[in-house]
Amino acid sequence: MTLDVRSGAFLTRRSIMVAAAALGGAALLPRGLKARAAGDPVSLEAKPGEARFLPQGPATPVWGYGGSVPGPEIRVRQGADVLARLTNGIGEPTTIHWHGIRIDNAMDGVAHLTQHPVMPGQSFDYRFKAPDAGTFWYHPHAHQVMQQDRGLYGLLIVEEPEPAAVDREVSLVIDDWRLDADGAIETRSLEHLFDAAHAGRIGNLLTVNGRVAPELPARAGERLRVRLCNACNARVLELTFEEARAQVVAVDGQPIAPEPLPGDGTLVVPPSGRADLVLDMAGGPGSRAAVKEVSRQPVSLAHFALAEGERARDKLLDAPVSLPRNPVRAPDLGQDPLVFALLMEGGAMSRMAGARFKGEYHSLRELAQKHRMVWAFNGKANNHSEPMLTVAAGRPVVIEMVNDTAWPHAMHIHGHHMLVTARTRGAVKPWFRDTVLMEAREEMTVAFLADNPGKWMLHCHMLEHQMAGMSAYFEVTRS
Ligand SMILES: [Cu+2]
Repeated sequence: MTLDVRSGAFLTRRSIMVAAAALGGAALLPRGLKARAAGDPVSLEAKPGEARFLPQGPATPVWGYGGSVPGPEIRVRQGADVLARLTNGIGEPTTIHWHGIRIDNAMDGVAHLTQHPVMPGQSFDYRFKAPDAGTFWYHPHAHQVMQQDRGLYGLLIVEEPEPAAVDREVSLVIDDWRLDADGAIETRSLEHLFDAAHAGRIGNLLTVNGRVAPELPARAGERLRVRLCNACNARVLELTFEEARAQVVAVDGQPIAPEPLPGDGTLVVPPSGRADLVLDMAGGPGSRAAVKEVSRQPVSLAHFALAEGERARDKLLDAPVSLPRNPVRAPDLGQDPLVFALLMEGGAMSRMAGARFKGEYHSLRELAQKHRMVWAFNGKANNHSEPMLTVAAGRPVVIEMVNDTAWPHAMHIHGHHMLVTARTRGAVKPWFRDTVLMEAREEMTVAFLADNPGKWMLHCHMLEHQMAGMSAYFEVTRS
């Protein structure tokens, strides 16, 4: 479902396809719905619903915005005012976090840090500007391990002033679900410490846009902009694209100099990460091009079905697509940066003896058994009572992260985008990111300009790790 925030009108993909077919372009979707009226809030009611991941399969009870998974795709123009009304129909407190948006702190949606949680039956109006064009998403930041797992998330697309030179856009929101034999979400292990101390909750069913292995219409030679989002609790996606030439043009919503996939042709997207790809469909009319997830046993996630007897063009386009830069300011590390060391510890096979929780020190055993915490940042598990660092607005910040654990982590920053300046594994890329994937035992230095006043989370976006200790905040004070 696509939602035009400017009009509040809902259009299902099906109705758009039908309209496109009536116009004689069966494979063409309109690129962004045109503004009709401004001012109506987007209505996002978090409520129970049913998903049918397979057309003939059992219905899966979920929670979704509007009852659907994913929730509505919200599209706004860069710099436009966004007004969204969250209504809580899920029977427990909730919020919405606008992931990757450099937002006013009061609208960041972190329960107990930037706002009171929205109680059952209540609503809350989010009103903000989206300064950067790109692919973003929204999800709860209250009991996230449960609420996001059950399906509360959707894409927030901020359009560039001039649309990119592609034939069409396709959104792929990828999730993995742990279902029982009846097709219901398996809840016995949800929030269990076993997953929390290991790689997090990994599902047994992968979906794209709420469907198993959907068929996506395309044409030979067509140039697509694919907006990918990893909505999994904890799975690091490793994606391949068959019968297509792929270039990455943006990461976490921020444009990069276009580059092909690395040598093995695999795109790695950590939990909560996004990537924009330009795909040139290289197969002939009538062929199929699979998108696979290969982090474990390879799975066909979706495939592009190229129309019979039809070509968008005879020869693939060669010119790369460059997106305009966003107004993110790079940190000037010559300007007295605040340097902060962050030690990440805990989890299975840990060397951590214990950590503080709510001001008291506990052995690891006691921490796990009494408080359900197994990870710590600088010796503290989920310290939300004071900032781990405080910095005056306008100052660059350097965080030297040491992952002294046997597990990868997807470190996510709120309100800012960061540059990786050094790391002990993998390549250093000059990309602004809101989520960085650290390998086990890796050391990584990130830098950002603290230019957004307020209290901002820094946490692992593997939701079970976040739940069990890997979460903290920092404060940017007005200078
Ligand atoms: Cu983690």
